[in-house]
Amino acid sequence: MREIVTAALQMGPIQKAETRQDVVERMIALLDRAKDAGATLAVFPELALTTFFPRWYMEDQAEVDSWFETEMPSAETRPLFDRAKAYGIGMYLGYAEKTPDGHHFNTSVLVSPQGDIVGKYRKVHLPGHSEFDTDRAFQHLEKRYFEPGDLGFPVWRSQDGILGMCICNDRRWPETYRVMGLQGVEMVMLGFNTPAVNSQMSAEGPEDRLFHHRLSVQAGAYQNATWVIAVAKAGVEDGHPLIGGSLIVDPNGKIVAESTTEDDEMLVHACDLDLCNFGKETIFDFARHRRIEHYGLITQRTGAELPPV
Ligand code: CDT
Repeated sequence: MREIVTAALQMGPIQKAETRQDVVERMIALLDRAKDAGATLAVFPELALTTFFPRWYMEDQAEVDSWFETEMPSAETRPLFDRAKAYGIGMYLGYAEKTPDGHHFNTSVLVSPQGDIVGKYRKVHLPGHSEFDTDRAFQHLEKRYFEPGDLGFPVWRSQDGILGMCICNDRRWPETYRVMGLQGVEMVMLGFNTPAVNSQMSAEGPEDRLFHHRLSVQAGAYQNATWVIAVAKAGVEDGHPLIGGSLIVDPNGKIVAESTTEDDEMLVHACDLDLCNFGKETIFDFARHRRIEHYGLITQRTGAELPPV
């Protein structure tokens, strides 16, 4: 048995006016609960330090940059890192990253229980659009503010396991999990901010949104025989609702814990990484069963091209 007692630390809404300091205080309170529950790994949401700012159209780059971190840990996040290290808890933390040479990414880091940043991931699949869209009920401007990630989908050895990261929209793409699955991933951590309605089709509400979320995460877990920890920022941010539905999913694709609120909430589960072994050695033994000679289109073609009529 190789257990990681994992705390999925869902966060309720963060309003535009709230400061990093306010938010970090809430995160430390969640970390205290994780410690009391015996966790050694805490998973926070995507863009955990601020409101989901890509819903706001901005033209002033200085204003855009005010949502980004230029260092991690920063002065504001140092207390969170210090508390996690004192507790011996590793972390997944999502934030907006501005690099020293001026690039902007939607990023997460993996921190070891000793307090070191051992991994970094930059979101590959950026949803939404880059210009103000009058046809949408609200904006989703990730393509405006972020560049696609440039680090691929690495995995890291930490806490006696093989851990990987992705961010929000990445969870809907089977390639995300499979690239990590091909490196033996045993736990995929991901944070998300998912609007509760479709800005382009109001009939698609929270039930459908939660269904597609669970479907994607459970399929990714099952088809790669891996744990998936999916953590929401949830609730109503300045009038804009985000779904909850934080999940801990086992390597059979079964949900073992799910949040019940749209507020700060902890899910905790002792995730035995050895439960991945059976699936990886049988139905999803990639080395025996995959047929890569038939998968070329996956990397040769981006969009669908229809056969001739
Ligand atoms: N943050 C994020 O990636 N959200 C997307 C919204 C999709 S609709 C533009 C998601 O996949 O949940």
